[in-house]
Amino acid sequence: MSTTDKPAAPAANAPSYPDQVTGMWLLARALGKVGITDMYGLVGIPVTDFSYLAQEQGIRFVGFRHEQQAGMAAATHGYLTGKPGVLLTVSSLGFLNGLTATANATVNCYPMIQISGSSEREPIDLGQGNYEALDQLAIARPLVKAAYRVNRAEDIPTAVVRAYRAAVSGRPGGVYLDVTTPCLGQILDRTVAESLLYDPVDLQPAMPPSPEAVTRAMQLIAGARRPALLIGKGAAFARVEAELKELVDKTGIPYLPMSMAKGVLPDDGPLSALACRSTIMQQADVVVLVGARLNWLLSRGHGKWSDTVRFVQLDIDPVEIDCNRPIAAPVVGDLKSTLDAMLAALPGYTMSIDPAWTAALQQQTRQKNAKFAQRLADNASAVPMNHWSALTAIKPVLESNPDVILVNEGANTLDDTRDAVNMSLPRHRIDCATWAIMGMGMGSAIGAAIATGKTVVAVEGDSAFGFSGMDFSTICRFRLPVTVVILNNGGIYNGIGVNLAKNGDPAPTTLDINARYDKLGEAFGADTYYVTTPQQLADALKASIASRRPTLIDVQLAADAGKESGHIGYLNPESLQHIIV
Ligand code: ADP
Ligand code: TZD
Ligand code: MG
Repeated sequence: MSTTDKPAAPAANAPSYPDQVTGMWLLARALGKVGITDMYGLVGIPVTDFSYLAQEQGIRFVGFRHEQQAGMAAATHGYLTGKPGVLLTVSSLGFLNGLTATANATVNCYPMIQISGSSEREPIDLGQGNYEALDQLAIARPLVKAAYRVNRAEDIPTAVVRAYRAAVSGRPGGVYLDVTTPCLGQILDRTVAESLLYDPVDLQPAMPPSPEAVTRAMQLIAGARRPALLIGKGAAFARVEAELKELVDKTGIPYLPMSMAKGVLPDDGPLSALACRSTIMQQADVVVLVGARLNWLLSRGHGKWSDTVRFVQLDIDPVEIDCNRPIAAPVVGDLKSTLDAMLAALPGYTMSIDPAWTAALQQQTRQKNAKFAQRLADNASAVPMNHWSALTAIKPVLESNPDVILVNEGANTLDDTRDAVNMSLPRHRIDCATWAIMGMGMGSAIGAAIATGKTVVAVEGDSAFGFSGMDFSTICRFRLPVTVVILNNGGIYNGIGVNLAKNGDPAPTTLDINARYDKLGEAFGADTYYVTTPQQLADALKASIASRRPTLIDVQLAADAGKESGHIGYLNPESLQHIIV
C-alpha cells in the first residue's frame, strides 16, 4: 500500500475505531443493554452521530418533524410497553420542544426518558453566549420526575440505569437525561468502555402492599352494600386486566372506567357501569380506586360525590393518598401484587352487595344505551354531518375491529368519540388524558404503531390535528398502519364561535372549514379520502383499516356542529353574554 493509499489520519478529536469509541457509542450500547429497542427524536448538533450509532447497534430511530411529537410517541411507547420510551433532542429549543411532552408524560404517569445533548457547561454557567446554550438541567428539573446530567463518558452506563429506574419505579414518569457535548464526544478505549457496561438486577421490582392494608381494604369492601370499582389508566399500565376480571367475576362488584381505562374490562360487560357515573358518585357506599387519582376529572372527590362514600385506594404512590379526600383504606403497592394479595384473601370474606344496587345500575345502563342509540340514529342522516352523524359510521367500524388502537383528541371530537365508541381490550384508547392537552395525536399514533405493531386510528378534531399535523409525514415515511380521521367543523369547538372583532378578523375559535386536509395527506403519498356522508366515512375507514396503509380521511362537518366545552359559567361573564346577544 503506497503512502497515498493510507486512510486519512483521524482528526485529533476523533476516535480511531475500532480500538477507540466515544461517549455516544457507549450511550447507544448502554441503552441497548437495558433493553431499549426504539428511540424517537429529531437530530442535529450534537446528537446526529449518536442517532447513526444507535441505528448501527440495532435501535430503531424514528425521526420526526417536531420534538414535541417525538416526545408524545416516546410517552405512548412507555405507557403501552411498560418500559421507558426514549426521546432524543438537540440543545436549547429542541430540548424545550421535547420537554413539553416529557412534562406531560410525568403528569400522566407514563415512563419515558428524554435524552438531550447540551452545550459545554463553562460558557453556559458564565453566560458567555455559546451555541444553543441553555441551562437545560435546571429548566427540566421542576417539570419531570427526575433529572440527571452526565459530564463524563465513564458515567454513562450508570446514568442510563438510573434514568431507567427513575422512569419506571414507583409512580412512573418522565426523566430528563442531560448529556453534554464534551461527554458525547469523549474518547475512550473500547475495552474500557465495554468494561463499564453491566446488567442491572431487577430493573422493575415488585412493590407488594402491607398485609394490614390489604385486610383493612377487604373488610371495607366485603361490608359494602353499594360498592363500585373505579378503574384508571394506572390499571391499564399495570396490566392487571386478568386480576380485575377475576375480582369482578368472584365478587360481582360493578366497575366504571376512566377514559383511558376503557377496555381494561369490556365496556359492554354485564357489570360495566360506564353509563352510571353520577349514580355511583351519589349513591355508592364504597368506591375502590384502582390506579385512578381523585383529581379534577373526578371533581377532586367533591361536587357530586356523596359525603358518606368511603374510598379504598389502590395506588403505588403513598403521597397520592388523602390528597383530596380522606381515604378509608389505602393500599400502597404495585397493582399486580395488590390485586394478587386481595384475590388470595378473598375466600375468607363474604360480600354484602345489595342485589338491588346491581340491578339498578344495569337498568340505568340499558336506558342510557337506548337513549344514546336514538341520538346516533337521529343524526345519522344530517347533511352536512355533525359529530354524531360521523360517529354513526365510526362506532360500528371500530367496535368490529377491537384490536385497533384508538387515539383521540379534540373537544367535541374527544367527548363524543369517547362516549360513543365502546372498547373491549385494554390499552387500546389513548387520549389527551390528565392535562386535557391538544397536540398528542400524530406522536401518540406513531408511538402506538411502533410499540405494538397494531393498526391505529386517530380521531382528531380539526384544531387538535393542527398541533401535530406535520408529523403525519412521519406516519407516511415509516409506512405505519395509521389512519387519521379529521372531523372538520372549521374550528375550536365549531367554526362559528363568538366574533367581537371590529376589523373583520376571524373569531378566536374559527379555523378553516373549507380546508382540504386530504390534500396534505396526498402530499406525503398517503391514501386519502374526502367524505361528506356517514356511508362514505364508513367505507373509507373500513378500507383503510384493512389496508394497513397510511391514510388520511378528511370528514366534512357543518361549521355549526359542536359546542364550546367546559360549562364553566364563571368564565362566561354576564357582560359578554349581553354583548353577544
Ligand atoms: P386516570 O386519569 O385514568 O384516572 P390517573 O393517571 O389519574 O388515571 O391515575 C393513575 C394512578 O395509577 C396514579 O396515581 C399512579 O400512581 C398509579 N399507578 C401507576 N402505575 C401503577 C402501578 N403499577 N401500580 C399501582 N398504581 C399505579
Ligand atoms: N392548547 C393546548 C395545548 N391544549 C388545549 N387543551 C387547548 C389549547 C385548548 N383547547 C381545548 O381544550 S379543546 C381545543 C383547544 C384548542 C380544540 C377543540 O377543537 P377541535 O375539536 O377542532 O380539536 P371540536 O370537535 O371542534 O370540538
Ligand atoms: Mg373543530
